Amino acid sequence: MKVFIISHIGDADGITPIILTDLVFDDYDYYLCEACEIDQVVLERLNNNLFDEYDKVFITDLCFSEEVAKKINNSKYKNKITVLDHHINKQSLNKYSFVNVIDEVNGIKESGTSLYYRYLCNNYVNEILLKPSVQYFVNLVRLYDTWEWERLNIEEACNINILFENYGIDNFIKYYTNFFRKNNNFYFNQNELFLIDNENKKVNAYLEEHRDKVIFREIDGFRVGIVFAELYRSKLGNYLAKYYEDKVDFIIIINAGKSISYRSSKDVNVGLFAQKYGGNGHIHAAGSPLPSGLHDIIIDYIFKGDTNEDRENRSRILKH
Ligand SMILES: [Mn+2]
Repeated sequence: MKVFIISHIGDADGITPIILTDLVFDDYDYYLCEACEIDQVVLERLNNNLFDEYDKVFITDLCFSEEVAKKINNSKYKNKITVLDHHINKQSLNKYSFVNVIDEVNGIKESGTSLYYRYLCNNYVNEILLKPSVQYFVNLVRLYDTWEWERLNIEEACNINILFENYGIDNFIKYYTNFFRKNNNFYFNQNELFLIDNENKKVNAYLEEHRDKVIFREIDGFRVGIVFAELYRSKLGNYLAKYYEDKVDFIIIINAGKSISYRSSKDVNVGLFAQKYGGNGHIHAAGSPLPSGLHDIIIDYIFKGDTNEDRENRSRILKH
């Protein structure tokens, strides 16, 4: 049996299905892509009959558009493809037999990895899959991806992400496919513990440094704490929203090179606030794009016009 799996390139929840595939199937190929690329990736394979050489095709932590779903439904691949995704904006596609978009089961949040894991357990006999090490790992990945780790205070889930960022995709896959074959129980080795500790120290220093750089303003009638930062967006936002709970309604993080993020720890719907600025999101977390032309405005503001003095200065600078 030959398997093809397409999964999300962005995080451990998208990459772990490749590790699980390696544990279960001897013969497989995989392709990783961003959510915005999935339509094109599937269409290209549909149009060129590239799924012919496979017996089964999985799409995990991702889902295509209705348009592509219709095409698959009318194709010979209808019974070959299985989608396992947890992004609820694609829930309406569950009307197609090959799509399974599941956000939550019995009050427990699902992720791409947890859905695929359960599917494999239910449909294939495999000893490694049932090892406590694999079960534990799958749950940590799910806890991190759904952000449930924070409510339940399970720091280990966060550590998986630290390792993912440090190993990179290929090494993460290589390391854990090997680890699960060898180990019945999950653990972090000495090097990993050192790395995790180091990273946590770095993050904490970053949070404290930015805590003291918050600018307090009133915007649209809300008390807001604003900070300029590029790293650890979610951790920084949540940390500041809690730290300044009495002082602000929510936190805005401006990443001047990328985008704007909003975080609240109260009943303030930052998703609705962000809409005014061209963004969207949830109650406690949202984002919006930078206004177009912002970079030009910053550059022009810092480096104002050309004066006689500047021209004299230029010749002085050029000489040295
Ligand atoms: Mn996911």
